[in-house]
Amino acid sequence: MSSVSSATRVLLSKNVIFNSGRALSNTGRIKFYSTAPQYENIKVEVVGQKKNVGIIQLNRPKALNALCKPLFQELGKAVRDFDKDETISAIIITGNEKAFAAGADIKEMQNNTYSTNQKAGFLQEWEDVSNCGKPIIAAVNGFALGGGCELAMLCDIIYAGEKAKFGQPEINIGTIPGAGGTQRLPRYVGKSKAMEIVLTGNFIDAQEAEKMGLVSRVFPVEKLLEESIKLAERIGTHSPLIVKMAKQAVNQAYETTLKSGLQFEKSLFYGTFATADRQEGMNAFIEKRAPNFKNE
Ligand code: DAK
Repeated sequence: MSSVSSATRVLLSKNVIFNSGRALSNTGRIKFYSTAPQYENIKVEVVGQKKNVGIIQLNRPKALNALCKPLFQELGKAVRDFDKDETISAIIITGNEKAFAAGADIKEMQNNTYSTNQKAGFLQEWEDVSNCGKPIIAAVNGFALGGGCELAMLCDIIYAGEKAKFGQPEINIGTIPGAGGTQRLPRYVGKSKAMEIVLTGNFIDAQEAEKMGLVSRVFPVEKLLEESIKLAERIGTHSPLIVKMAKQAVNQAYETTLKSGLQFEKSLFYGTFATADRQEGMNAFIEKRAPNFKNE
């Protein structure tokens, strides 16, 4: 990965790296995965001490990672594959130091019409990312604008590098946000700030984004990926089944009234008592040992 720090490169090189259809292990053995897809617009790797963290790096640096349709199709496939892969605990979506993503590809949509958008269901592939059951961390360095900011907001946790810039500049090009900028952003930062961001097209920096609650933490640029991997690994110490239920419960808060959200939460809480991992977690606590979760 071209944008990662040397420290992170060391970290990555100690672990399994998936790329171009093969996996390289730190033992020097090369395992070939005949089914591993070849991607043009993203890079996909598996890292972490337990090799349980999937990283998807958006990789159109010349276009500041503008989210063209092929990129989004690849991203959707990579997310679906990691979601299905039982060895993966959490996913990180990242870009490079200059851009997470500068939005949907303006050149691609320049000559679209209302009817072509409707007929083709323009950019509908975006659903794949929000349908993922596993936690997704957006590790944002550089620009996260328009669809780039919306992609970060589709993720579950946003970590930012200290030079990141967020914004919904669609108003500058005569349109409005189309993938959550008017809906998710107010839920993150409140109406007044969301209106200011959407109606002016102005960018906000990482520190401001953290203050507003859009971003949960800010790190030095070169530490961002390493810290995101640590976060993913921490999540990966828990039962994947229970992590999935916790994610569903938090997401429900954005879809429903407090009363029905609390009901949903209680049902899932009761539901955890139907799992072996809940029993194991509580047994381990009482027996003063680390739990051994089985994802069951
Ligand atoms: N699309 C296509 N190309 C882009 C791009 C974009 N969004 N952003 C940058 N590029 C390209 C530039 O055209 C340039 O290419 P060349 O001219 O070299 O061929 C190259 O990346 C470098 O960009 P700049 O020369 O402009 O670089 P600067 O450092 O000077 O400026 C910038 C960086 C990020 C401030 C600037 O590039 C910029 O303002 N970019 C556009 C940002 C923007 O307006 N984004 C919002 C796009 S609209 C939906 C899902 C998503 C969406 C809608 C619906 N559905 C699910 C229905 C999303 C819509 C959008 O995101």
